[in-house]
Amino acid sequence: MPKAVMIDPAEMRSRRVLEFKPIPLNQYDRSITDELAAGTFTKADLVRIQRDMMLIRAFEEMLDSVKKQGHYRDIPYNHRGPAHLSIGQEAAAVGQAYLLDTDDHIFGSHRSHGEILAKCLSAIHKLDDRALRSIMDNYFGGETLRVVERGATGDTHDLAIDFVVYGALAEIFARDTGFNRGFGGSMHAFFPPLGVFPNNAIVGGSADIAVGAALFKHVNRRRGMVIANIGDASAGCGPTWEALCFATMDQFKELWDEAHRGGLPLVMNFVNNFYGMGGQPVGETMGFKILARMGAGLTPDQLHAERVDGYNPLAVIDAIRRKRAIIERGDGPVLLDTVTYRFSGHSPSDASSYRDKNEVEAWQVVDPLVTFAANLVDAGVTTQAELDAMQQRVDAIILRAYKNAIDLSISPRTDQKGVRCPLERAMFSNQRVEKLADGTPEVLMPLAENPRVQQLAKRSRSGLDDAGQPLPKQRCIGLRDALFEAIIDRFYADPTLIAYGEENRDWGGAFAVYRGLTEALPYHRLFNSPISEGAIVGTAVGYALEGGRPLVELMYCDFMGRAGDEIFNQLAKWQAMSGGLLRMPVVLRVSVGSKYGAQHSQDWTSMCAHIPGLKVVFPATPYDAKGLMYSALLGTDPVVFFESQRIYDQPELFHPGGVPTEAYEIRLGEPDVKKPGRDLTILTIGATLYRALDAAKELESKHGLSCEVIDARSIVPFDYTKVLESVKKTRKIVLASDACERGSALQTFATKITQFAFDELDAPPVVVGARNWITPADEIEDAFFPQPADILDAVHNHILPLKGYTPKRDCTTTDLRRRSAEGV
Ligand SMILES: Cc1ncc(C[n+]2csc(CCOP(=O)(O)OP(=O)(O)O)c2C)c(N)n1
Ligand SMILES: [Mg+2]
Repeated sequence: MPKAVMIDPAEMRSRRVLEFKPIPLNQYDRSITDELAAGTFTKADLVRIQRDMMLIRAFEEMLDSVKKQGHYRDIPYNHRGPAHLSIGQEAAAVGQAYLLDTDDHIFGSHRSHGEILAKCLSAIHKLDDRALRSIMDNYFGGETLRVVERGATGDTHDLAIDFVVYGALAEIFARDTGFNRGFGGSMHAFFPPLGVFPNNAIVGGSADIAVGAALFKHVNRRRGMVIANIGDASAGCGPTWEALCFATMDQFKELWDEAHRGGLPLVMNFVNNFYGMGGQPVGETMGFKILARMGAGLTPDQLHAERVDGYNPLAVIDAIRRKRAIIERGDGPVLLDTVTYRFSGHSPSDASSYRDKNEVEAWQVVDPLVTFAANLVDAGVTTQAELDAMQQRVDAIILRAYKNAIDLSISPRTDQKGVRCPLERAMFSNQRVEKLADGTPEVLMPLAENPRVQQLAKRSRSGLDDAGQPLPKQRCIGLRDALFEAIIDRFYADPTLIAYGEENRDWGGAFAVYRGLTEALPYHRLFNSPISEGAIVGTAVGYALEGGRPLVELMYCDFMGRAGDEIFNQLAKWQAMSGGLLRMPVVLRVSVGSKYGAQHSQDWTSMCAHIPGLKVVFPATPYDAKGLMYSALLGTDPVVFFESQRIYDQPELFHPGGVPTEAYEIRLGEPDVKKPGRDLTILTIGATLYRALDAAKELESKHGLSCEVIDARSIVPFDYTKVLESVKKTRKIVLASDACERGSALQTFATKITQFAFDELDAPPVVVGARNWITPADEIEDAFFPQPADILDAVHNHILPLKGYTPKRDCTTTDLRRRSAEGV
């Protein structure tokens, strides 16, 4: 179907000017007395705002003292980890949290202790005793609660305050009883039950994740909004820009069906303290002068951007109230430039030499803790004596938490040295879940009426006829069809499943795997994304962290570089950093190219396999592709699902009867013997399988070597059992894949096989990978990717001389050493 927007040359070429609307800066101008008169706050509300700011300040000052002096209140402690403090930024955090409830979710940065506490305190105030009890009882089996319950004297709300202060601190001190079992630490601590979602030590890392979280709420019609708290210096990060582009796609407001039309419920909040570490965005590293200007470049509504005085909690509350109204009427997302300032250095080791003392002092004069307190007293809301008493209560909370958190007998560290230790178990959630939410999946037609389903019903399920002879490819179910069958089936089962990426909707995916899905699915379940690989993966992370199942696609493996942080630091790490609390059911389809040269044809499976926390599969047959896709889409772990463009139309040649029509799962991690043999094992990853089979044919017919060919199918996890059984029989093994040989997964396989079966081997395992070059043009690609001849050469040179065989290329040890010495 042609696009809805007609690109009219008359309009596009017309002489006009583009006008921008004024961007409000610090417009809030009401006093405490005004607000009391208007009934916006009670006196108790205002005092609570002050208390929350005091509590955050005391918490951060305690950490400052520990880091700089090695003690707090003369009680020594050596905290080895980081502490990026937010002393001075309390009003911005408390003001933001004030109106939020547990359905509103915040994602933050390395400097988010204050935001965590503010959000928790605000939520605690709004929840009743039963709800609080249930949260504390159920969080990691009540382990955190048991610590704070000892000797507790206050009511449930007091207990909950102790709980969050202690939980955050124990996390910072890497204790088992911390919010995330000590696996996250200062920069990554979070507490989902009260709406505090992952804080990110990668600058700008929360931007696209928060967009994905908002996408989840929007698609699945959940309550609440999402706030990304990111620093002013993160405005220069590519992922932040990608996040903003993704969040502002026109389709949300123009193309999605009525029930899902509207902007994402997202506040992109820049916590603008005017510094990176030492770099200064305004005046040095950026050019916007006023950060709020960024909104003007993105949408006609300019993202409703404005600057807010984050040194006045009431101004921030007012802004959140107004922005929430915008979001609730479907006009989000919004951008806030929340002005604040940190008195503390970037980290305790920072001497702040890049800042003029006068500047720090000028901000200290308007310190919100002092000014707001004075205003409260002036307005008759409280008295100095009451504030002093409050300070004492706050200090007592911090001291209690500190004493508990440093005490190893109460707050132990997890033992990570045993077999199946907690961190090992937190790496993957390893669950199987049919559907991640109740409800009926939204689809546009019965599955049986789908044109592609009907078309595939006419194809042969097998690539072989009854006599075992190959059928023409176009008459068979190919690998892309097998993937489609698993995917569409899961779309009819799991209401949270959505798919997106570049060219996903109308092109049916760049390689036609999704052809037929467009007819079946409404826009919000299958859509085109901007060319924002980082945001494609980052939003998937956020969507999954909220409880949904995204299936996202990178058009070419080489583009993974654009999503490096999102794949390697976000997708891979949050399950473990949460202490096993969160799940990451993301399937990331990555197509490995060929024919298109250096930047479109590289196999980066090894890079993914190297990163702990990712499952990595690379099926080479339709049967395996379908079974592995089912497992990936039913699991709860991130799976990087590699597919080779060489074999999208490959029919099934191995599985008897071909590709089953019904659902089935293939366990991730289990290699498959594609051809049995006696004398030599060939282990392959991905599409190299077919070249290895050709090599096996030649080795058998010309050299009498019976070859057993094993398809790894998965790289992580990987069960060596079948390979070791094979090697025990053949005593020889060659490993082949299209990934560059140096540092590859093949090399890891080879080393492990040597280690596990040293006595069974007649020769060391031999690796035949791609050359350590760029991928050359299609016409000369065969010099780069392993060919059958390369496998024979390797066998001849390194395993056993093949009688009468002349190697095609030099692959002697001498040449391998030369190549290594030259880095090629
Ligand atoms: C991608 C990335 N680059 C660099 C760093 C190192 N780093 C940590 S914090 C920081 C400054 C961040 O400034 P901003 O985003 O304004 O947050 P603030 O520290 O002011 O809260 C830098 C450069 C990092 N953590 N991540
Ligand atoms: Mg900053």
